[in-house]
Amino acid sequence: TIRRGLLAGMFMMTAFGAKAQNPIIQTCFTTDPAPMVHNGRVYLYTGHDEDNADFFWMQEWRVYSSADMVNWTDQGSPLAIEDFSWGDDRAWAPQCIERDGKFYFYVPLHSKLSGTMAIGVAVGDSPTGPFRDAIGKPLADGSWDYIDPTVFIDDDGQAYLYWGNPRVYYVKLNKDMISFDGEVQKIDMTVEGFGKLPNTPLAKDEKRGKTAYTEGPWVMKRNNKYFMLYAAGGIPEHIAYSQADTPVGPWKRMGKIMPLQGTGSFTNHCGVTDFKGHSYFFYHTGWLPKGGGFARSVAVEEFKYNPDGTFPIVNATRE
Ligand code: FUB
Repeated sequence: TIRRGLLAGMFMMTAFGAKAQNPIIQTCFTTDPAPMVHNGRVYLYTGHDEDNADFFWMQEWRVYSSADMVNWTDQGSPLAIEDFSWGDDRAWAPQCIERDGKFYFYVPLHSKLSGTMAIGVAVGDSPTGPFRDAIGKPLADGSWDYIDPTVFIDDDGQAYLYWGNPRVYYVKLNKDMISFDGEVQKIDMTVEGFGKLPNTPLAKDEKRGKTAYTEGPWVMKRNNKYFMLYAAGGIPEHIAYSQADTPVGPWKRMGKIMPLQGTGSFTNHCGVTDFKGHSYFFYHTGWLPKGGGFARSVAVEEFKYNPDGTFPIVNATRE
């Protein structure tokens, strides 16, 4: 159990209640957590569900930070739909990464150009922004599949961007982090790689494919193994993961990390980081008052990797 602090307000620099419980952000609804460690702080990039929403009509992304995983500072909203001239709503799952002193903030949003979802990239000089649309147009546009970007820089300096629902796309990024090196590739979505979709109504959708992978990829490397964590199982979602020896596969399905267990949200979405010698698994729930599937809130669990480097089961707790 981690000791956590309640977030106390938009401009509050410290929080209170060091034994407060999940969810860690309690001043507004937050979703789709993506942690990033920089200069001794963990920065947490999230979406923001609106009050009384009937869908994911989200308008902005938010950032929180902490030096101790107890006290969280609300860094506000340094990036919103209005910062993309070509977007109009659905400020979905973000991720930010640093390269050469610049911060690249990858986001999915609804494109006015295509009428479908698209991937955008913003850039800033600090982890809390301000951020601006880096290229003034989508990085990738024209498909409802184009959501939930995750970005990763390998030890050799090659950056990769992955995204997608219900299949995973990837592309190599140039060193500028805002253009592609080559064509967008589709990952081979095999049952061996990503598990079998349970026999739910979703499984009858032929366009969807037959693997359990649903959305929300999170790609990372540890001990020379590549891991892709993701929301799986259709609706409702659990978190599962696959492993590979290269950043582009072939992927092997490893198992569940966070099973279905009454998180109060039919989606789940994870982000993982090590911070000051501990490992943390961020996810979202519907646990705030008036919470639910369209009113989610970010929670976190500390965990330890198995001795062989694989992920353990991480249960959602209110502690
Ligand atoms: O927050 C909107 C969508 O819900 C995200 O893009 C998905 O990962 C799911 O969490």
